[in-house]
Amino acid sequence: TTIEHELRGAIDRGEVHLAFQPVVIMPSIRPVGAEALIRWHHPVLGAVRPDEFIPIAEECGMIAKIGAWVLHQACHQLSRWLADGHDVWVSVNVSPRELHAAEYVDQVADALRAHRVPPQRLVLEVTEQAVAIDLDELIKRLRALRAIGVRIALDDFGSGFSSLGQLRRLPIDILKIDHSLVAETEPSVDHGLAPLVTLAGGIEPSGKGKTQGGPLVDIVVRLGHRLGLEVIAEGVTNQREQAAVQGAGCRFGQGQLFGWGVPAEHFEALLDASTSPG
Ligand code: G
Ligand code: G
Ligand code: G
Ligand code: MN
Ligand code: NA
Repeated sequence: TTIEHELRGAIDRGEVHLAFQPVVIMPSIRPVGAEALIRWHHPVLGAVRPDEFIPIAEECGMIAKIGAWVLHQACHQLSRWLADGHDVWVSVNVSPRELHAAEYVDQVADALRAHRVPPQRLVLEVTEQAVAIDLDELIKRLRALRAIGVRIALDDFGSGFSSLGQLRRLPIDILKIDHSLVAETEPSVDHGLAPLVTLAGGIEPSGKGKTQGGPLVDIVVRLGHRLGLEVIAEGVTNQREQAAVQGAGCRFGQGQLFGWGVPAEHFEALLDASTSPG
C-alpha cells in the first residue's frame, strides 16, 4: 500500500513526532504523567492516524524500528523533565509484536541507560491483545521487563478478551480502565444521603444527587486496588465522569477533560505551571 511504502522513510524524513497526553491526579488535576502517542504528518497524505498505520507497521515488520524510535524519544523527553526537577512518569504503548521479539527487553534497558532515566519513571502499556497471543510467554516477558525496574500498565482494560483469572496472573503495576467503562457512568437520583464524592477543584455536581459510577467502573477500580495496582481512568470527557470515577476511588485520570496529546514543549509548560508557586 501507499502507507506501507511511505512509512518506510517517515522517521528518517522527520515526519513523525510524539504527542504527550497528560495523566492527572484527582481531584487536584495536577499532571503526574504522560502517555506518549505517535503522530505522523505526511506532506501529501496529511495526518495519518496510528490506528491506521500501526497495524500496517506490525504486518510489514516496521514496528520494531518505530517502537525503538518511540522509546528513545520518550526517554529523551523524560530525562529532560526529570533534570528540570519534575516528578513525572512517561508511558509508551507497546505492540504485541514488539513484546514478542526476544531482544525487546535489552532495547528497553539500552534506551533507559542511554538517556539516564531511572527505570521506574518509564511505564510500558500492553493491551489485552498481547494476552490473547500466549499468556505464559507474556508473563515471562513482563517479568523480565519488571526485573529491570520499569512499570507495566494493562491498557484498555474492560474493552476485550482477558478474563479476571488472567488479570490476576499478570505481573503488572497499573490498570488503565477503558473509556467504554468510564462512559458508562451516569448520574443517579437523589436519595437524600450525604454525597460520597468530595467535589473539589471547581467541580459542580451535574444536577442534583451524587454522581455514581456505572457498576463496572466501581468493580474494576476495587478489583485493581485489591490486586495492589494503581488505577487510571481513561477517556474522561466531562466533569460528571470525573466525579464518578473519583467516587469509585480512582486516583488517576486521563482524557479529553484534562487535555489531548500535546507536543513535548506544551506538556513541559503544563508541568511548569503546576509546580510554580501560588
Ligand atoms: O492516539 P490515538 O488515539 O490516535 O491512538 C490510536 C491507537 O494507536 C491507540 O490504540 C494507541 O495505543 C496506539 N498508539 C499510539 N501511539 C503508539 C505507539 O507509539 N506505539 C504503538 N504500538 N501504538 C501506539
Ligand atoms: O488505546 P489507547 O488507550 O492507547 O488509546 C489512546 C488514545 O485514546 C489517545 O491517543 C487518544 O487519541 C484517545 N483518547 C484520549 N483521550 C480520549 C478521550 O477522552 N476520549 C476519546 N474518545 N478518546 C481519547
Ligand atoms: O485538534 P483538532 O482540532 O484537529 O481536533 C479535531 C477533533 O479531534 C476535535 O473534536 C478534538 O476534540 C479531537 N481530537 C483532538 N486531538 C485528538 C487526539 O489526539 N485523539 C483523538 N481521538 N481525537 C482528538
Ligand atoms: Mn495506551
Ligand atoms: Na486505552
